[in-house]
Amino acid sequence: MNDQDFIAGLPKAELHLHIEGSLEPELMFALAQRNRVCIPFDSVEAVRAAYSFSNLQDFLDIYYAGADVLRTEQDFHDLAAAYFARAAADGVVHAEIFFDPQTHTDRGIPFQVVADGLLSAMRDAQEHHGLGSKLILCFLRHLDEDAAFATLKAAEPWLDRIEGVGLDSSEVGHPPEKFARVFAAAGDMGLKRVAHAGEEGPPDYVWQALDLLKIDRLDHGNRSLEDPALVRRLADEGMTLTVCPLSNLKLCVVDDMANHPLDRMLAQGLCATVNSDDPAYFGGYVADNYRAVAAARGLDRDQIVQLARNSFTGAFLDDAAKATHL
Ligand code: ES4
Ligand code: ZN
Repeated sequence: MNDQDFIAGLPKAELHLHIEGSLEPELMFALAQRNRVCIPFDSVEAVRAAYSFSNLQDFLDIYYAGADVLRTEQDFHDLAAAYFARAAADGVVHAEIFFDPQTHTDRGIPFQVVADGLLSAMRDAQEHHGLGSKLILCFLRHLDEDAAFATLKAAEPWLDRIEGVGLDSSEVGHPPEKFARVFAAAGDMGLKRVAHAGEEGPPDYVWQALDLLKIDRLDHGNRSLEDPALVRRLADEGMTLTVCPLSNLKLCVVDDMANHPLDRMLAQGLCATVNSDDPAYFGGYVADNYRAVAAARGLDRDQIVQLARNSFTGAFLDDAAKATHL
């Protein structure tokens, strides 16, 4: 069996996926038409040509603009349904998906429209693809603490269907400590906690995410490798890192896939996983991420299997559910 089929055939969990980042240009155009929204592109090819980024902020500017075509519950349903179909074809049997409610509520789209659209697609994914999923509400870190608290309050009627909270958007200048109180409140409500840290931000942001946000999982975490004491702490705690190779390349977190640190993370005892982040913008879904890093770093099949096992170890599933995959 070739690596391509081996990777797609390996059951895996996806733990780092922004559902708004799975908006393919074709669907962006279809929704723009359906909702009579203007977008600043003439064609699908022109949209794809605009996807060249030199850093995280470059990408975020285009990503937030693209999300403007999402208006109705059906739009959010269609967005997530398209992701789940792609993920299922890649061997994903469990997905923990991020959504950014503030990107939508700040445009006048009610929280209910976003949440119910995503949740109905999640139910369909279980039925049609046998793909289980969980929802993680992310706070936008470039906005303030009050806005994060207001979002947590708006989510209250849905908290039985939301697994946890996360922290995303522009990292540098928006340290985890800014959200310590809202993460504490989320923890008191029984929610899991994850945060993007060490993507562009320094190792100190990862320490803050651990000590102040009390995270259960670390999103990206690449720059942790600059601090040996931090690597020891993450390894000792068995902390899962949700690494995103194609994202790292597209956002210039790594200069070349040949230099991606994924196997160094594994060698240093870190529970690293492979994920797609914003697949419509970064050139591939989760199996493409496995293939790209495996080819560039010469990963063997044992390492590939280890990465898939780690995805279940790090998932927010109970031990019985994990045991069916491990
Ligand atoms: C994101 Cl790659 C990345 N980093 C931080 N925030 C994000 N939101 C969507 N994709
Ligand atoms: Zn991300």
